Amino acid sequence: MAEYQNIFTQVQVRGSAEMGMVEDADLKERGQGARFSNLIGFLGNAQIGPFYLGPWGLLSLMSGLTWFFMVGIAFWVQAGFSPGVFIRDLFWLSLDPPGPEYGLGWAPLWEGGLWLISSFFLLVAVISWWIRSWVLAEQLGMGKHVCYAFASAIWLFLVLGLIRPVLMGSWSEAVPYGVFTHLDWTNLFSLTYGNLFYNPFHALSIAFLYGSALLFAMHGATILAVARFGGDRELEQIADRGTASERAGLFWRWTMGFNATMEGIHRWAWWFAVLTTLTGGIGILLTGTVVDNWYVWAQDHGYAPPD
Ligand code: 07D
Ligand code: 07D
Repeated sequence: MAEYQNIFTQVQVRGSAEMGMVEDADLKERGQGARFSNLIGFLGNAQIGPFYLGPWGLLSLMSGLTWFFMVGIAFWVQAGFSPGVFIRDLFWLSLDPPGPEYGLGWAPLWEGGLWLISSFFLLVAVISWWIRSWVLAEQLGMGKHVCYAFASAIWLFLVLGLIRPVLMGSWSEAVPYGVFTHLDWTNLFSLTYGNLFYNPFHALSIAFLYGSALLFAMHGATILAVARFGGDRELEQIADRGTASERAGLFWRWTMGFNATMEGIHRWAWWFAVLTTLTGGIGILLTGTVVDNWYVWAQDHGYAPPD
C-alpha cells in the first residue's frame, strides 16, 4: 500500500543491501559493506555504500585535505592562535596570493608562499577527482557526460586561479581563499574592469545560470507531477498512450506549443549547465588580457549607449 505522498514525503523501500553489478567492475577498489539511514532516505536512496575510493579518489581526498588544512593553518595564525577569534572571524579570515611585486615568482611563506603551495594541492585534488569521475564511468560502461560537464566547471576554476594569472604575469591576479574575501575579490574584479555587466560573456553565463534554474524547476516539477502515473520510474514510458511521459510532454505542448522529449530534456539540462561556466570562463579570460574596461568596450561596440 503506497503511503500518502506530496513534495516532501517519499516511500522508503527497504530490502537487503543492493551491491550493484559486478560485471567488468574492479571490485578490489570497492568497499564490501553497506548500511541504511532513514534520514538519507528522505533525500534520496536510503542505502549508504559500498564506496569506490580507488587510487584517484584517495589522492584527491588527501590532496584536498592538505589544501584545506594549509588554509586552516593560515587562518589559525591570523587568529593569533585564539579559538574564540578563529570562530568569530572565520568568514573574514583569508589566505591571499602573493602581492604584484612577486609577479609569477616565488614568494616568502607568509607573503603568498603558502597560497602557492596550497594551490598546487587544490589543483591536484580537483584534477584527480576529475580523473576519478572518468575511471568510475569507464568501470560502469557509461558515457563520459559527467566528466565533460565537470571539465566545464574546472575550466572556469582554472581560468580564475591559473590561466588568467599566468597570462597577466602575476599570481596576485588570482582569487584568495576566504569566504568573504573571495566575494570582495569578485566585486573588485568587476569594478577594476569597468563593470562586468557590460561583459557579454558574463551576460551569457547569467542567462545559462538562470536558464539552468528554470529548466531544473520545470523538469523536477513535471516529473513529480506525473509520479502518480509512474513517471519517476522512467521505464516503458515512451511508446504507450496515456503514460506519465505522454502527459508530461502534452502539458508543455499545450502550455507553449513545444515539448522536450524524455531524452531531450536531459540534453537541455546538460548544455545549460555546461555553458554557464564555459561562457563564464571565456568572459574572465578576456578581462584584463584583451579588454581593460568593459563599459568603454561596450560603448565602442554599440552594446552600451555613448555618454
Ligand atoms: C551547493 C555543492 C557543495 C559545495 C560547497 C562549497 C569550500 C570552500 C574554503 C573557507 C554551489 C564548498 C566550499 C570547500 C571552503 C575556505 C577557504 C555548490 C554546491 C558548499 N567559490 N561565490 C560561495 C567557492 C568563485 C561567489 C559559497 C569555491 C568565484 C558569490 C562557497 C570556488 C566567484 C557567492 C563558495 C568559488 C565566486 C559565492 C557557496 C572555486 C565567481 C555567494 C557555494 C574553487 C564565480 C556564496 C559567502 C555553493 C556565499 C558563494 C565556494 C569561486 C562568487 C563558500 C570552492 C571566484 C557571489 N562560494 N565564487 O553553494 O555564500 O556552490 O559566499 O572556484 O554568495 Mg564562490
Ligand atoms: C566557481 C566553477 C569552479 C568550481 C569548481 C569546484 C571545490 C570544493 C568541496 C564539495 C560557479 C571546485 C570545488 C574545491 C569541493 C566540497 C566540500 C562555478 C565555479 C571546479 N553575477 N561575476 C558569474 C551574476 C556581478 C563576477 C557567474 C548575477 C557583479 C566575477 C554567474 C549577478 C560583479 C565573476 C554570475 C552578477 C560580478 C562572475 C558564475 C547579478 C560583482 C566570475 C557562474 C544579478 C559585484 C564568474 C564571467 C558559476 C564568471 C561570474 C552571475 C553580478 C563579478 C553567471 C546573477 C556585476 C568576477 N556571475 N558579478 O557557475 O564566469 O560559478 O564571469 O547581479 O568569475 Mg557575476
